[in-house]
Amino acid sequence: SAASQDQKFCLQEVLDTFKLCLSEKKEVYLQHYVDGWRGLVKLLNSLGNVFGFISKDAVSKIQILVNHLSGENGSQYVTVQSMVKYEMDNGLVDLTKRGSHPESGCRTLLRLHRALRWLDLFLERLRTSTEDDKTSVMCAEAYNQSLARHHPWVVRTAAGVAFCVLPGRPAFFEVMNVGPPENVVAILGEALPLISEVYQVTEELYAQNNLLDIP
Ligand code: 1Q0
Repeated sequence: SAASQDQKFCLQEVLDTFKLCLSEKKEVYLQHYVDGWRGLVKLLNSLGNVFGFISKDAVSKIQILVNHLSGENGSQYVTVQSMVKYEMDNGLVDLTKRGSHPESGCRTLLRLHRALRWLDLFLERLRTSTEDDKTSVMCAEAYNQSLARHHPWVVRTAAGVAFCVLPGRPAFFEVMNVGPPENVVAILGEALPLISEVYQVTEELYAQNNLLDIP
């Protein structure tokens, strides 16, 4: 049906969305960023219920950003650059300890931004992997090099358990829904530089504004 088709994950579609993220002036469009994450969450959901705790958190963060975008100050949230400026100029970010702005756009996006680094590392491993490589190992290595340092022990443990039940490489490629493994590899090769660039631009912006440690 049209509805179930709509729910179906397509790698190409998600990566196209990330392509749209960067403006000519290298600003990051929040709407496309959020749409990219929505597509990823679809994939995660199609992998099984064990990933529910991860997808729930991602969905709630996506929703916070959507609420900012559609709120009365939505025009300030068109790009990540304008969001940072607006929230910083107006004292809307808790910079050193949690306070009255637990749902600031800056804080919320930082969580997804850190996860984007994991995605970048994981997909690069996937792209260069061979048939015998294990997705669970690639995923865990990417996680340990990125997100893990931001997560408490309980979360790291739960994540470790979830990685173990990831489908194998063939099934994983199948889920991506773009044909044979060669296609997956080609699409990843095309898209990864763009995802990396979105990550780098955001990282620099956050670094310049001392926002990389928002609690
Ligand atoms: C494929 C397996 C997916 C593995 C995802 C790795 C991330 C594990 C993270 C587990 C933590 C989730 C539980 C909540 C954590 C929060 O405490 C934490 C911090 O937020 P806060 O408010 O408590 O300070 N939240 C986060 O760190 C955000 C985590 C978001 C993770 C979103 C992952 C979306 C995954 C997409 C699957 C993509 C599959 C790859 C193939 C795609 C091909 C284009």
